Amino acid sequence: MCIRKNQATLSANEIDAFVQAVLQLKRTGTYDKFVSEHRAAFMEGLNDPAHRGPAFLPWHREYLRRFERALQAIDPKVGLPYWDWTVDPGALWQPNFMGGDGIGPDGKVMTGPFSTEAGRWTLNVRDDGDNNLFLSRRFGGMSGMSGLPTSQQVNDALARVPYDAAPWNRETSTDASFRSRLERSIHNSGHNWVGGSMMTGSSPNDPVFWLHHCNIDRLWAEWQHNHPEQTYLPPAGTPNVVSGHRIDDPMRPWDTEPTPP
Ligand code: CU1
Ligand code: CU1
Repeated sequence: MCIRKNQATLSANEIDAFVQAVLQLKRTGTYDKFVSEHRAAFMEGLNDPAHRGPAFLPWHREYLRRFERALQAIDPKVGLPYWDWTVDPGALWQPNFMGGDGIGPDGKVMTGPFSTEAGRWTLNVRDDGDNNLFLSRRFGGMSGMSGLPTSQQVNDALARVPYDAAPWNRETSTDASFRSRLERSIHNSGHNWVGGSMMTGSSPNDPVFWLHHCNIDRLWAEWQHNHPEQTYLPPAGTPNVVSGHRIDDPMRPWDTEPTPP
C-alpha cells in the first residue's frame, strides 16, 4: 500500500524514483504491454470495455493499480502521483519529470527523460496509420477545445448523481450522470489539452497519462466517499449494455476478475 501524492508536492528524489521505475518498465517491455492493453480496448470501438460507458472508472482503476504494482516491483517506495489540473503544476513539465511541450509541426517532445534525444522512449505501440516513433504534445493546441478542467467544473462533476444513466454508453448525457460528466467533460479535456500522443488510443505512451488518470480515479474515490448511498450502475441483467459495463460483468481483458464494484 502507498499514499498517492499530488505530483506538485513530490521531492526531487521522489520524482526521480518514479521516472527511473517508468524507464525500467520501458526497458523490459512491460510498459509497452500496458500501452497495447489500452490500445486493444480502444480499438474495439462500440464494444470498448474501458471507455464511453459505466466501466470507464473501474476499468481504469484496475489498470492504474496494475501499473502501480509493476512500478512497485521495481521500487517499493514508488506510488502513482496524481495531477490536479486546478493547481500550479510545479515541476510536472520540467526536464527532470515529464519534460515539456512538443515543438514544431510534429509536436515532438524535445526535453526530459521521454524525449527522443534521451534515447529511451521509442513509441513501439501506436494507433494504425501513426508512424511517429517519438512522443508528441501540443499544449492547448486543439483549436476549439477547452482548457484544462477548472475547480468549478470539477466541483460540478462531483455533485452529480447517480453514478450513471441510460443508455449506459457514449450517448449518456453529461447532465445525467457522474460518470458521463467526469469522463466526457473533465477527463477528455485533459487528453485534449496535452494533445499529441495523448489524443490517441495508445495514449499511455505519454507517461502523464498515469498522472491524469490517477486524478480521475481520486475524484471517483471522493465522489464515492461523499455519496455513500449511491451504487455502481447499471445492475446485472440490464439489457443492451456493452459487455463489461454492468456490475458483475468480467472486465476485459482481465477475464474473470475483477468486476465493476
Ligand atoms: Cu483509457
Ligand atoms: Cu483517458
